[in-house]
Amino acid sequence: MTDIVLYGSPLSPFLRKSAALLEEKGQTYDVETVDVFNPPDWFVAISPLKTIPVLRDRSIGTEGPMGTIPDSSAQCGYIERKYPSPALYGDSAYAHGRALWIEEFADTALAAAGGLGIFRPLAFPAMQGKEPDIAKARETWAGKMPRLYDYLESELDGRDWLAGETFSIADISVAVQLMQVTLVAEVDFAARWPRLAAHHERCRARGSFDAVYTKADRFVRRALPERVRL
Ligand SMILES: N[C@@H](CCC(=O)N[C@@H](CS)C(=O)NCC(=O)O)C(=O)O
Repeated sequence: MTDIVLYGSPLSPFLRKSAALLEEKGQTYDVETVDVFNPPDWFVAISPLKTIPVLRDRSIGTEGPMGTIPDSSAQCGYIERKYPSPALYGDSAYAHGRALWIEEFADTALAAAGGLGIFRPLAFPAMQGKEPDIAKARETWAGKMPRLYDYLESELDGRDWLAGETFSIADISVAVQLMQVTLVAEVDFAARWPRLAAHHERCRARGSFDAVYTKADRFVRRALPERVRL
């Protein structure tokens, strides 16, 4: 049995963040599905903020809160300490600080716009057999996304990765949030944000997101066979 299990859903970009970091470190892990909107009692006991994912390290504890870590940023910090190689938190002290900043930017601003403003209005109604809220997704895409993507585009001027010279948690954090948009929407990043689009391709080519993204895509496609053109 592997040490690490992630409770949640591959539909969560935050679960994909922790999973991708484990993949990058060559670690095996389990994903156990939890419906965050209808969680079992045992999950409520280990997720004080009632969010997914929660990580459990079974070598520390197999039941209750012992061995668990809620919040993907805390999980990733833990994974980095437990499995230090390869180091994925920046190649200098400054790059480390920048990586934490970009992770925060992705987890808050990108997640709010792409997750709440695009993924949810398109995917959630479709999963309940209702019409997707295309107007809301288009409003977010046109109104909120450009400022966020413009910032990342400027950060990628003259470099391949978002923090320092090497791939890091900053790149993972941004890629998993962009995927939340591409899971449900047909969008042309490359026309307006060519550096961000190329960065996304570089991240995807590493293969560390494939396993969980494929599961998420399969799930979304059952409810929303065609991505919505924004
Ligand atoms: N900062 C948290 C955010 C986790 C989060 O918001 N997860 C979403 C799913 S993607 C959730 O559990 N939402 C539950 C809700 O909105 O009630 C992390 O990094 O783990």
